[in-house]
Amino acid sequence: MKKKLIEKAYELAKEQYAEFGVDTDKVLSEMENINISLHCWQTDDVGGFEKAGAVLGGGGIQATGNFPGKAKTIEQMRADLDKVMSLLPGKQRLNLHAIYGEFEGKPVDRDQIEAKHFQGWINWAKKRGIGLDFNCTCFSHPLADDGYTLSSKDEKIRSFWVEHTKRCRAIGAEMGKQLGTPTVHNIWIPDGSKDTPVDRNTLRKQLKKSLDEIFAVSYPKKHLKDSVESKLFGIGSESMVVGSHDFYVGYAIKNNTLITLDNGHFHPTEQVGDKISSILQFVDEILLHLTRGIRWDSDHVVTFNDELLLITQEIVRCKALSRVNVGLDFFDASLNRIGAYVIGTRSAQLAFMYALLEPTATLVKYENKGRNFERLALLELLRTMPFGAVYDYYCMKSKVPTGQEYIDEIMKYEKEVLLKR
Ligand code: RNT
Ligand code: ZN
Repeated sequence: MKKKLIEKAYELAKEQYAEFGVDTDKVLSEMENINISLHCWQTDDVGGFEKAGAVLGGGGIQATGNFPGKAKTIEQMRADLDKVMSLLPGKQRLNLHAIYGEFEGKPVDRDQIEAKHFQGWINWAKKRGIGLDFNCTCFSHPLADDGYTLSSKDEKIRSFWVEHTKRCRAIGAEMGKQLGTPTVHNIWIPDGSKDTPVDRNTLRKQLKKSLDEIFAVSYPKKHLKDSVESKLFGIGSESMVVGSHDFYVGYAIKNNTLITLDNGHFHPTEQVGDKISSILQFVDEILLHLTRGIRWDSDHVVTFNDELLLITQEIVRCKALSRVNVGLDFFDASLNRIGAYVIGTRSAQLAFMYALLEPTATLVKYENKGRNFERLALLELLRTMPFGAVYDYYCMKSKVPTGQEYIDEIMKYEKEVLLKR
């Protein structure tokens, strides 16, 4: 897009928003504080680097599609992530899973991993001036095959996953320490049951016991933030998931951890946006896994939809941007994977920008006076305001492609790099 055109459109947008009492320049500076954590696993369909050709195994999640160009090595993954970040305005973070260490072709089981396996990533992130986030990987492993990990009644299995998760927190703390920005470590386990179980109680007691053991070690908050992620159901855990929302809300409040809200993990009529002002009354911070749930799948590419908007609006309306860690969580193997990141991240940024461009005080004034017509009218008028012009200007100022330019860039990368893999 032409620079002149973007500037002109921005000037007009600025005037239009000013009529509602909104300062677009201020919004642009606030956008700098929204650092979205890119989940590395969209580059390779959650395969990991434990062995060549590793694929996602069970765990209630599935990547479908066979679009060419999947990252097969750490080098390819890093090149892809650099490409993605070069097409995004603002600053990102990188979110790694434990299966993405540099194991140099040697088998290192999950209860043996150490910070040294992630030093290459720490150096990579340091060079780019970005932070890292981390996750234990309690799936794609023979000891996860019977459906239970941290909640297992088999002591050999349970203690293996406790050891793994303890190590992951230690690795996360080391990342945060070296990079000078806290690493959020997220615990998600696939544990659950296909058919109706009888003894749910023991499973949940086991999970609680495991978490207590894992969190017995404490790390400075400036290095590590702990979060726990619930789920309603997964493939093969349709009847019961041990780590349900109620379970983790209770655990997090009692133990002062963060709560991860993955908006693909709830009943389709439940709104994650509605949970934010409830949860923030009781926990210090939350971690978002932004995604798009479609029927049985919780992991489609994020798009600019009403569900996403309510999440960002609620965060902004609660003045809680500094209490929310924003991560993405989707994996779609049926389209250009680099493109998937750029669409999803830009949509999330756009949703935050849309929320920041809201004249919230005016809307609240109407609401408090019971003037529901004016509230609804203003909300509808905001939908056709030129927020895209503000976003284009943000991209231009960040020196990244504006408008549809990123499509050509991605097609070029597809031709020159991805299709040659
Ligand atoms: C699974 C959870 C979890 C995973 C990633 C790979 O349903 O959402 O966050 O998607 O850890
Ligand atoms: Zn998630």
